[in-house]
Formats: sequence, C-alpha cells, structure tokens
Amino acid sequence: MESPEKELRYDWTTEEILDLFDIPFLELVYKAQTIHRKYFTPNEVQISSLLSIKTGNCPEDCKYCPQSAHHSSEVPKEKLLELDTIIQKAREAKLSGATRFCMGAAWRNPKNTDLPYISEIIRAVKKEGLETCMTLGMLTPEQACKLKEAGLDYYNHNIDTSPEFYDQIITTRTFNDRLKTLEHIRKAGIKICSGGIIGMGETLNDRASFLHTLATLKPHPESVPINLLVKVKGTPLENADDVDPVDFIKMIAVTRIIMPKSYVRMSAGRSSLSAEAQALCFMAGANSIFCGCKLLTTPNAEMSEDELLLHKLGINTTLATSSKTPADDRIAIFSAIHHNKSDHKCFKLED
Ligand code: SAM
Ligand code: DTB
Ligand code: SF4
Repeated sequence: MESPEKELRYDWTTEEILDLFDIPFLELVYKAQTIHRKYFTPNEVQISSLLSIKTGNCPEDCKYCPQSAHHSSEVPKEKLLELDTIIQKAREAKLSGATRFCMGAAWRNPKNTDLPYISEIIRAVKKEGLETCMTLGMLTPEQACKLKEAGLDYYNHNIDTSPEFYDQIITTRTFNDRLKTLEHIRKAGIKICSGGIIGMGETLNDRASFLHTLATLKPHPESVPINLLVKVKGTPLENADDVDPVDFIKMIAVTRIIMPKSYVRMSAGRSSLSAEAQALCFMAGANSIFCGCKLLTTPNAEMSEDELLLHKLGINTTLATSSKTPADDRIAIFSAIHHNKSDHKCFKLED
C-alpha cells in the first residue's frame, strides 16, 4: 500500500488522471475507498444546507444556470433576503442535521457596499453554531479579507469545467478570472470549496482536465463539490444528454483518489440518482451532501428519503468544528429525524 505522502500529490498530470478513469469500475471504487479510509472516518458524511440569499437576474451567461438573466427560465428575480429570514432558515438547517450553512447569490461579484450586510449575515449564522459558506461570484483581495474578518469559514467558487471547454459554457468571464478569485480566497485564509458540473456535453478529456486544475492547486480545495447538471427548462442546456450514473460514480472515485484529504460532495443532481447509485458514490469516497428540500432554486432529494438512505446505510453525520451542539444532542436530533419522518418534510420553525 502506498504511503500517505505518496498519495497527497500536487503534480498530477491529465494523462495520469485519464488512466484512473480507465481502471475497471470495481477496482477503481475499491482503490478510492481504500484511500478514503486512510484520511477520513468510514461511514461518516458531512451535511450542508443551501440557501439562495439573492435569487435570479444574474448578469452572467452560464449556460447551465436558471438564474442567468440571459435565459428564459421561470426563476423569480428577488432582492437580498432579510437577516431574520436567513437566521430562521439557518436554524431549520441546523435542526435537520446540517453542520454548514451555504449561502448563494446570483451575482457576477458583490459590490463593496454589499460587504457590511454580508458580514452581518456571516456573524449571525455563526452565532447559531453553524459553519458558514458563501458563494457570491468573483472577489477582489480586499473583499476576501473582509469576509475572513467576519469569520467566513468557506467560500464556494466553482471552476465548473475544463479550461478548454469553459468558453463554450460561459462567455461573460474567463477561466482565469475564476482562478484569480480562488487565489484571493486562499490568501485571505478562507477555506476553498471548488468543483464543477458534469453532463454539460464535455468529453472525458474535459473531465480529467477539470480535475487536473483542482488537483494541482496547492493545497487542494478543502471541499470539492461534484454537481450533476440539473437540466432546467429555458436554459441552453435543458436538453443535454443524460450522464450514466456509473460515469458519475467514477468521477467521484477519481476525485477522491487525487484529492485524498478533501471533502468530496455529491452535490446538485443527487435526486436524479437511485439510492443504490448514491450508496456507490459513498463507497467511492463521497463524504458530503446537501440536505434540505431545495438547492438554490431547484428541488433537492427529499429529506425523508435522505434520512432513510443514511439510516439504511448506517451512515453517521459529522459535527462542524465550530458547532456547539454536544454529541448527545446531535444524536438526539438524528434519532428524532429517524423516528419522526412524517414531521420532517421541509418543515417551518415557529418564531
Ligand atoms: N453566482 C455565483 C457563482 O457563479 O459563483 C454563485 C452561485 S452559482 C449558482 C454556484 C454554482 O452552482 C455554479 O458555479 C454551478 O457550479 C452550480 N450550478 C448552477 N446551476 C446549476 C445546474 N443547473 N446544475 C448543476 N449545478 C449548477
Ligand atoms: C455547488 O457546487 N452546488 C451548489 C452550491 N455549490 C452553491 C449549487 C447547485 C445549484 C443547482 C441549481 C439551482 O438550484 O439553482
Ligand atoms: Fe450567475 Fe452564478 Fe448562475 Fe453564473 S452560476 S448565472 S454567475 S448565479
């Protein structure tokens, strides 16, 4: 067996990554699970919850995204949410077992004048005992430092696909713009969440080249979301070809192998996978998911189905490092979830 030092590498080549995709499926999943067990507790999955704090009317033209003003999807155009609403949603997320609260805005980038309110949101959500993650588009170095000062734990900024395929998906910014923001986040001392989408018509070479970009960042992103395209009516990719679930599982396995210390999130599109395919994703090293009935604007897997799946598979959920929930309370919350499934469907908390 290889030593951890040998596995944690930043010099992967695209050819080596392509070779991993060529390994027979069962061997690949076995290899991924073996590496996973060296760096993480087996049977443990981290849960995040998502909230769109500013929905729709985005000036960017990302072909996959229902929130782009360039497309004709039915996503409403909304203002930034009020702080009270965000806190309420964060409390609901925590009660449903999430340890991280991820907030997204349909922006190309935040304005400097948005930063004081965004910082207030970060402080308020942290007070609820949740890790915070924001995804607000491109950042200047100064903006990244302001977010760090407010206590932001993670910033999500996906590279989405390979540098070669990028301009076929987005024309209003460049791949390099994305990398620059990742640099600013890293320099500010915020943990990086960066991944991408499969199912947009990319080739296997594109998938390998996309992963190569992430796996040659030093250090690797702490969190790598792998999204399966959610095909939304009115977006240019609404009729994209389906991805074979086996190819999605392979993508998870290769991600795990080349970034052994990163959380690999089975992200958007999970609801289109069978329970068995999701179980294989966990086997292949996925150890993070979004829970809750909604992603940003599209439906997520049903909470009751997720609870049943995690329960059936005997999967535990991790505690956030910043969470103040004692382990016993967490177990109580989870057993309440497992025993009261009918009470737990996208519930609303009373004030
Ligand atoms: N506007 C910010 C940005 O683009 O960085 C933050 C929000 S944006 C919606 C966050 C990520 O959601 C995108 O980078 C993309 O990877 C993912 N996403 C958006 N639409 C999606 C879809 N239809 N299917 C899968 N993932 C999607
Ligand atoms: C990520 O990689 N996936 C999430 C999160 N980061 C922000 C977003 C998924 C969005 C799916 C489409 C929607 O719901 O609008
Ligand atoms: Fe805007 Fe982000 Fe959607 Fe692109 S992915 S259109 S930047 S919200």
